Amino acid sequence: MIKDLLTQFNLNPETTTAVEFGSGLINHTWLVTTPDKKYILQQINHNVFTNPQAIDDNINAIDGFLKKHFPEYIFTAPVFSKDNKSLIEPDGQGYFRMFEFIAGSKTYSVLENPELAYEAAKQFGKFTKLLSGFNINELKITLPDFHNLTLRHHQYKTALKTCSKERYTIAQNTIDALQQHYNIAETFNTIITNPAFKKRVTHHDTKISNVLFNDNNKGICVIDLDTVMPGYFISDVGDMMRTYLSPAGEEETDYSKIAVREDYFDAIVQGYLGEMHAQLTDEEKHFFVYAGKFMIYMQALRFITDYLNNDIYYGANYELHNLNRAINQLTLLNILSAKEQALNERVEGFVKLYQHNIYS
Ligand code: GN1
Ligand code: MG
Repeated sequence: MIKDLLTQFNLNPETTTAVEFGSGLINHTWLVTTPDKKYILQQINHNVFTNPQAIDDNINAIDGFLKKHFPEYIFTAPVFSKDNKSLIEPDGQGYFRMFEFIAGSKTYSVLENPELAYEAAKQFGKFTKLLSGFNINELKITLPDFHNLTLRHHQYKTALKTCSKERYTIAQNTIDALQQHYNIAETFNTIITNPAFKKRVTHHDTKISNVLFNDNNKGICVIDLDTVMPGYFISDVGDMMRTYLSPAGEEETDYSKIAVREDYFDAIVQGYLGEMHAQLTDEEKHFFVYAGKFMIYMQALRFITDYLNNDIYYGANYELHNLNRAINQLTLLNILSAKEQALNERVEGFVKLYQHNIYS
């Protein structure tokens, strides 16, 4: 089947190789190598993204805007097929698209130092900043309510009612502990009606593997634009906090390895603010730590909801997999919450620095 796909994208299958690539939970990805160029081929998970055409339309719209207004910005442009399509659906076998692989670029699956976190935060901030003139209403909603915490909480409550007694009992302690953080959802409800919070072009999946780096470990651009939609900055900053702060990732089951590293926290705030300080409102700037809590809490809810729903969304390699992922996120949330005040003070310091820079 891969051979067919390569042919559709004008590549010669005899001289081209395709090997599985990356570690995403949702889509399937291959690195395609021809004698003179490399590409990324991807199958879109149609169960999750029920409207793949919306993703394709968004990427082409953004590509068009960036080419027109910021032609120097390096962008992983879609490759067009023989039929001049950037999304193909061969004989009902799913939806596929291909991107040019940026020569000399690399990705990290694990952060090796805070400088990489700084570069990544800068790239996600830059992406939103460059697209500040793009009309967000032109973006299609690829995943309705993706980061709607109110809805995620509602789905969790529903799962609590419909799940098996057995799974409920096993998850009981985690369910009780999550209740302590319900105020995060209450704060979210005030954010969505607060005019100081702006919707902007938001990436919604800011893990480190979604940033391309060059040989000198400087950020080139962001990739994986499937979840680019109108959204709040707390989504992007929060998912960086969620995935960069701890030396142990969301799969770790030795929870004693989970920690919040302050140098990585500073790197995220400085990198993001450096690009976005003039875009963010004064009120938004007080919500950096909240952003982390928001995303970690939401991910804990999503994992435990999936555990209660018998792992229908994320899948599971073993029985307790999604519960363990939820406990992992809850552990991180507890640690971050305990440091909240001290970290907020650090943010205030950086915010003042950028204000000073603007006016001096
Ligand atoms: C999914 O597939 P991947 O790893 O990029 C999920 C994210 C979660 C993440 C948790 C569309 O992302 O929201 O944060 O798993 N994406 C979707 O690992 O649900
Ligand atoms: Mg993704």
